[in-house]
Amino acid sequence: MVTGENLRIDGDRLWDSLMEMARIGPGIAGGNNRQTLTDEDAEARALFKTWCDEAGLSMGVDQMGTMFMTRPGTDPDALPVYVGSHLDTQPTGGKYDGVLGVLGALEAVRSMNDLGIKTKHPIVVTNWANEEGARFAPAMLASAVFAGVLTQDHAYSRTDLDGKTYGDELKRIGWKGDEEVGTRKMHAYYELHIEQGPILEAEGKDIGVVTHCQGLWWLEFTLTGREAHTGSTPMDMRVNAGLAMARILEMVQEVAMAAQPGAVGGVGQMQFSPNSRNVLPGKVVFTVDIRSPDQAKLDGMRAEIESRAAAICADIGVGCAIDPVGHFDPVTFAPELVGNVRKAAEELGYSHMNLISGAGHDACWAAQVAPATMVMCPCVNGISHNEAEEISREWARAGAEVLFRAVLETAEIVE
Ligand code: HGY
Ligand code: MN
Ligand code: MN
Repeated sequence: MVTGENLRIDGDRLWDSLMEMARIGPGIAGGNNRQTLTDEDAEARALFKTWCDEAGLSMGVDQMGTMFMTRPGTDPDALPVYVGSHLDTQPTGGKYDGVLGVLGALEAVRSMNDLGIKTKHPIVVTNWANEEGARFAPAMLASAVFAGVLTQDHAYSRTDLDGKTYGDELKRIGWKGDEEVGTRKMHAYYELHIEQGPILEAEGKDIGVVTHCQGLWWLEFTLTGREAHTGSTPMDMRVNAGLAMARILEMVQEVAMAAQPGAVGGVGQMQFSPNSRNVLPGKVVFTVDIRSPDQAKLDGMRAEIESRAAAICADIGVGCAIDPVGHFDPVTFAPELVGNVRKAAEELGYSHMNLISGAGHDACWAAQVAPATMVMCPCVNGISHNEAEEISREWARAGAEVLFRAVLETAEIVE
């Protein structure tokens, strides 16, 4: 393990960068609304590029809009160590989800520059496009194309609620790069991220040594009822897609609770059509999000939800179509890299514990094509995907410092 009292990062510089980035795409309650491929995303990308230019990094952008900022290594044949996360946010997102990982990676490079450190392997600081999947489903879209799991054509065709496509919006903001997606090869991948859950804070730990990430299904339901007057239509004449949706949501809760421990299920997005107060909906579209670290539980929940939803809809006479718009199996991260994270935390004297990530991350797709792992820091009350998301300066520093040491271990310092 690389050691040395001087191998520290500049926590104040990191915090200042986080606060400056947070000024782009402000939310209405102290967080951020910097959704992917919006003008605010473009502004954040430009600021990130300025900082990378100042750090002497050279930029590459692929055809999904992911940004790769390279610090050269001493061995031109050595594959790079990639370190990154995402700058896009939820509509009511926090200041740190994804951003800590991108700016923590930049801080690691800035610190290498300060210390005059040379590494055998190049370092590539990465800003993955559209990690959140809030505007264009699914989440982790660009990294999924990078890993060869989804096609670029499929990704380009994804539409937001206004019918705009990913491909058109990427061109509109001027961030469609020329690199073919996925041609880059990685020696390893590290990602620093806030936990987005309550465990580390509750256990009083500074660092999460992330061994796994739970798997996910996003099941998009389209229920077809019959539009009718909410006042003059007798109850026994209704083909009520809204009622079917309500029963399905209740059932999803029941299935997830029955699968405890280690399972979650819920719905975050729903559209009624025509969405008029006195018209029974002709169409209801919503996405069920189910997750578990246990493969059998994950797939069992999906099967049960789909079969029970079909029965609910048949009982009410509503049409039911289900499209699995997002999916990844539970991920096991690379034990050697996980070990580097644990050793770095020990060397630096930070309390730590093993952790399974509840949220999905680009590291999940990076792990399909290279050894990958994550470093996590706590967040206040476990809150995330909420403008109240908060971390301490100390947590940010600890996470970035462990990331710094672990990356150096893999990138190999050259004396
Ligand atoms: O959905 C997720 O887990 C991530 O926040 N995109
Ligand atoms: Mn994230
Ligand atoms: Mn997120």
